This record gives sequence, structure tokens and C-alpha cells, in this order.
Amino acid sequence: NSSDLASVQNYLKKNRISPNIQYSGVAKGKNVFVIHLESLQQFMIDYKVNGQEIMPNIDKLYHENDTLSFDNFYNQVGQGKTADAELMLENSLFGLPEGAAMITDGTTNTFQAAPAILDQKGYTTASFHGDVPSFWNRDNAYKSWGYDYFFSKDYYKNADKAKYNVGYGMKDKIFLRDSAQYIQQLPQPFYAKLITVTNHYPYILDSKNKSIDAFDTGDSTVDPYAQTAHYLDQSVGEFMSYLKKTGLDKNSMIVMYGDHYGISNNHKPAIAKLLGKKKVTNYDLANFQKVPFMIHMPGLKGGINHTYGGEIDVLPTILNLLGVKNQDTIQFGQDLLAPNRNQTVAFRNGDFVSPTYTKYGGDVYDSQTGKELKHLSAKQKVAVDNLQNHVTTELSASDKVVNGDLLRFYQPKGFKKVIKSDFNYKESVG
Ligand code: GP9
Ligand code: MN
Repeated sequence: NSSDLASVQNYLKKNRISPNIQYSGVAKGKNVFVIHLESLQQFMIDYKVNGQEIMPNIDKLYHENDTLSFDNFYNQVGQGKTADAELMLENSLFGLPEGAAMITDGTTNTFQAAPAILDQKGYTTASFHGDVPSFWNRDNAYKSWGYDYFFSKDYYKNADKAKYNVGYGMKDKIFLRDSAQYIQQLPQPFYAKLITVTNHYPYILDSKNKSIDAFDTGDSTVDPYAQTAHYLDQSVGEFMSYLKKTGLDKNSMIVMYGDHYGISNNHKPAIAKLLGKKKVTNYDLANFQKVPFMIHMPGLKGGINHTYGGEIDVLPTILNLLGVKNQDTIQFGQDLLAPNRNQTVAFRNGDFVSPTYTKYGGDVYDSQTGKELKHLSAKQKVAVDNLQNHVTTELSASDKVVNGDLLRFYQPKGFKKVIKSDFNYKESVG
């Protein structure tokens, strides 16, 4: 109800910061590509297997002068995995403690999502994914988010060919190549999200496409991750050359992110081997939740940024770059480039990381040294309690918004309510 809305607004008001004005509008009017890198983790950046670089294309982008890269960026998903990542990236709302909000609330709730915001600034918006449209209830949630187009499995002639399918849709190279025909038809400026899938557990790939060794941890569920990640990297490389060939690279901003871990915490001995450690602690596992996040654009003042942040922070960051005013929206993240941001990163279960303390699996660590703090001093206890309090309050305020469908009571200035029935993704655009 409206008193819940008032308490949420009150919380957001207290936590609101100004974005980094040096970056405000530097990408104004540019096309935006959001490339969802399935299950890609940060430790894979610059990683080698038997002397061979696994992701030369992504690594190159990561280190380029006109790429903003983040090395303390965490996935914050819960059970909704990909769906939670999509929800956070495009709404700056957290997924729910259980289930996937895209399924439970995606059809009926009111949203003020990136596609709708940008559509109202003259953008054409489209999501691309080779799986069936109903997966994660995308076909309904995307209407609520204001996507003009959703190019799902039905739009890809190669989707059902056995040699191209790896479960959850086509192999990434085919998917990205066959998306080009639609990208080319989108009126500019456009916002296009491309969701890859080949680097998804159980990391299946035909032997013809395996052009690098698997890991050698002895854990057969983990080892082929190197090969599908390598394939994903090649797909990204091919897509980048396509952008160059068409000249789209010059007037586009490219955002890339890993959605969540590929290697779960059930594989500790393998994780220890990959990290070159005898044993992994909960601190190592917290670090292992880092995923790549990069923003690339010709002329962008880039570099590797060490701020602690996560998926919840992407939307305010992007809107600032695009020069879209974002002061009265209900969003829980903060611009990743803002100097005075709160760097406490909430995990969905209430654990957290921050530049000072990390709490993971119930254990508390000094974030700088990685040392476990078994007995907190009075001062440390106050600091940790403050962080915990911030995280719990933030998560429960976001849950109030989603569970109570509170955005239906609220409209940011200048924002027009999305009319879901305006969209029909079944129509052929050919
Ligand atoms: C399915 C794909 C996978 O369409 O996006 O979702 P995930 O299993 O990673 O949540
Ligand atoms: Mn996923």
C-alpha cells in the first residue's frame, strides 16, 4: 500500500547520491548493446589453460583504454539466476529471496525498466535469445518492461537444427550471426540485449568447436567450462568484427556482463585448484562471485575501476552515461562511477562484501587481508552490524516493491506508464 511506498521512498532518499557528472551524457544518443555472457566469472579474465589464453577477445576489451572495466563487481542473483540478473540489470530491483520475480510478478506487476525508459527517449528496444520465449516468463515480463521486440527461438531458422542446438537454444556463434539481420533493421538509436547460452552448465560443445584444452581439476562437471568459455569468447570476437564491418561500433556503447557463477560452491576442491590454493575459505568463495562487467565505447575514458558494486548498480550507471535524468526513480543501485557511492554489495541471502568487511556463509572476514575475524572487537562489531543492517534494509525494501507491486502507485516525472498490450512478440518482423 501507499505507506509501504512512503517507507521505500524514504529509504531511497537517504541513500541517494549524485552520479559522476564527468560521465553524464558521454554516450548520449548512442546505440546500446547489452551482451549477457552466460555464467562467466571474473577469475576467467586473463586466465590460461596449459599456456593458452582462454578469452583473448574479452581480455583485450577488458584492458582497452576505451573500456571501463570493474574488478570488484559481484553477481547478486538468487534462485532466479539469469532471470534475477536480467531483473537487476534493467530495473535496479533485487530478485526475490525465493523463486524468480520474472515468473511470479513479471506478468502482472508495474515496472519502470530500462527498455521503457529508453523507448520514451526515442530508442528502439529489443531482446535477443535463442531459447523458447516462455523460459523465465520472458515473453510476458518483457512486455511489462516495455521491450518493443523480443527475438526468441521462433525467429531463428537454425534454432532447431540438431548440430546447432546445445540445450537452451542455439550455439552462441550461430545465435549472434543470425541476430544480425534483425539488428540491421532496428531504427537507431537502439537498445539491444543479446543473451548467450553456450557457456551454461553442463558446458556441452561438439568436438569440432573445442579449440582449447579443458581444465584439469579432475572434476568432470567443472573442467569443460574452459572450453565453452573459450567458445563464448570467440563468439564475442566474431560479433565485435561484425560491428566493425558495419560501422556500428562507432556509434554504439557495448555493455558486457557475466550473469552469475558457472562453477557452484559444491565444487570446492576444483575451485581451490583453479585458484592455486590448497583449500578455499568462505572469503575465497565470496571473491569467486565476481563477474565481468565492462562498458566499451570509442572515446570513453576507461580503465580498471576498483569500486565494489554489483548487478543492482548497472541501470543507474548506464542511464547516467546516456544522459538520462534519473533522480526520482525507484532504483536500489548507485552509479558505479560516482566517487561517494556506498560500496556495500548485498548478496541475496543477506551476506555481503564491502571494502572493509566481508560476510559469507556466516563467517566474517577483513576484506583487505582475507583474514577471518572469529572474535570481533566492539568497534568491529558496530561496523559489521551497520553493514548488515544496511543490507537487510535494502533487500527488504526492494522486496516490498516487488511483492507489493508498489510501482503501480508511483510514476517518475515524465515517465509514461507501460501499456503491456501494445506489444506482441509473435508477429513476424521479416
Ligand atoms: C535460459 C537461459 C538460462 O533461457 O537464459 O538461464 P539460467 O539457467 O542461467 O538461469
Ligand atoms: Mn544464466
